[in-house]
Amino acid sequence: MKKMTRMIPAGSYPRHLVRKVELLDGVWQFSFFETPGEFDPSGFVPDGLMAVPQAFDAMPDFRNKRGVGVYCRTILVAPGGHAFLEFESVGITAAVFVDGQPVAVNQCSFLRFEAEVPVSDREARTVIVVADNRFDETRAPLHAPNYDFRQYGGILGSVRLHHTPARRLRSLRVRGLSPLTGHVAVDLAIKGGGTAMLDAQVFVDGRLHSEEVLRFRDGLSSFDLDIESPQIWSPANPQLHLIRVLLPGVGDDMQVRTGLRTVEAREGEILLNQEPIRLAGVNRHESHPCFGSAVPESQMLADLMLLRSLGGNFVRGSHYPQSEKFLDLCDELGFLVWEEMLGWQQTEKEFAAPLYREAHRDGIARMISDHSHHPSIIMWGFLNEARTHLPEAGDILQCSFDQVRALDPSRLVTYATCKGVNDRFLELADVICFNTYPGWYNCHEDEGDPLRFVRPGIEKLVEFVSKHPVLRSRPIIISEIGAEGLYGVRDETLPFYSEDYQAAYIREVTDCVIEYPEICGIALWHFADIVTFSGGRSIMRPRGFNNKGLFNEYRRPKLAAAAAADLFEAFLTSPAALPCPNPAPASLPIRHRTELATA
Ligand code: ADA
Repeated sequence: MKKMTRMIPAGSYPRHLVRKVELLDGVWQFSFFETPGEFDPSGFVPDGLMAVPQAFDAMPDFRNKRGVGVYCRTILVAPGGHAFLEFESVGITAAVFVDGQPVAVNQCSFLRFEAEVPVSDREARTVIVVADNRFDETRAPLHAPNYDFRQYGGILGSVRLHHTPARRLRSLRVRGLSPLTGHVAVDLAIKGGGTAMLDAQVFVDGRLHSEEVLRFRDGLSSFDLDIESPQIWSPANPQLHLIRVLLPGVGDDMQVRTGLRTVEAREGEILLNQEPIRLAGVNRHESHPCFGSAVPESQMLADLMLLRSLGGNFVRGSHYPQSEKFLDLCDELGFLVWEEMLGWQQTEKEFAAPLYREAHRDGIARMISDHSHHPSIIMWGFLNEARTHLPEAGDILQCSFDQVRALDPSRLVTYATCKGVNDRFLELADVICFNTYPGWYNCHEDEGDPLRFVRPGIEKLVEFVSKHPVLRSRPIIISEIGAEGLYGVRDETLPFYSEDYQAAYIREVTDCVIEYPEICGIALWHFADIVTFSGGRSIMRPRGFNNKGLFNEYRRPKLAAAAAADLFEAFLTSPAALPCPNPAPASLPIRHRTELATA
């Protein structure tokens, strides 16, 4: 572990040093309407309280209810001053009002958005946020009621009030031009900008690096930056750099913490910093029974420490854009991340729906724009388990691949298919990713040992790729595989839904996947049990949960956790495995690794 020689802030570091930013998390006034008419903010009188962030439909009074949660609070903005509100996540759809005036709407709970505060001569302003957790394919095209995970309502992420000059920095993005030599590009966007020549001071890791005069055209400007003594980011040594731009004449600044690394797929391998790597980990939902999808940073860190204790190095953020807080932790702890746009078994209907296509395109653009500075993200995905065995899927897939590669040529792009050898479009993907559950689904008519289906199910997919004239040069990831195990249900005869069967299933998977060097990654389904289908659909999911977690929903380990630890170790160290810069040994408590890093 290299000595950490620079003071790079940990966790959710400040994005601004000059700009005044207020965190508005806490308890807001609140009312819930199960059958709201057209909401009129002017007549709203709240009758209760709600924590922010929190899923209101995870709270006792509103648990599992669908309707409209209306939040209200006062903010203070200097008379005549400029300000905007930043929302990390509001579900499922959001409408924001300031002093009764509509200022923003948002249609996907997993995407950050902003709401301008209209300039006023009054200081005290009333903010109302309408969080609607009902499904509506017009208002929320990306959210459908049949997804196998609960989609929560409420202000699900932090809210910040930014006090800014009239002209302000809107975004700062760092692109690796030659990351391993520290040569990057910095892309800036300003609001109220148009064409201007602006003085800028550039800081790297807290020290003044250079002074520039930046030409902005249509509010955009870019410049190259050579980071002296570049520290390379890797799972074993997740070194980060802080890039900050100050516009003294404007009176605004912005900074991002990023990492220098490369990722590519070549001849059946995934290369990180030009070295082959193997990925072993889990799919993880942002979900907890007490918080819904408003999982606190403390739980995110606990989850990652649990995954680290199992020896995992990889997380697929299933099935939507991840929280900035979670990605910051993955950057800092050296986890490798697959991030994807919201999607779950989309059909021809969505592929042909203009509202869906536009929302999907907008979502991809915002996910990449907001998260491209995170070195932990090595691959972008979308359209999980869509009906990609049909020709109708071709257009949205081609458009999505083209869009992602145009926005970010530095990462791998893929999608997780459940159509196996019948998938029509795998040639578009940099990595071939299969969701497969042999020995779980489609065994219900069988009397024999269902575990006997695991190996042939995996082998069929590997052989299909290996014999394919185009796909055989692509790395394979088993992007989902697992079985349900109800916490506390023990039975050595291995019945379905016992912890014993789930653990035996993972051990059967282990014995198979370690024999195939073509398989470069595996993400077990999934990290922890989650609240899912309700009503009649829960016939598929005992207690209304997806119970394939290695841990139960309160993060209590099942037998599967130990089996997963054995799988990860075997997969990352097996003879078929290529040398992999694995993090410190799983047995070492996480805190010691930090000490090692700074030793
Ligand atoms: C699919 C889907 C997951 C989950 C899983 C399961 O692979 O992508 O979200 O629903 O099946 O548990 O059946």
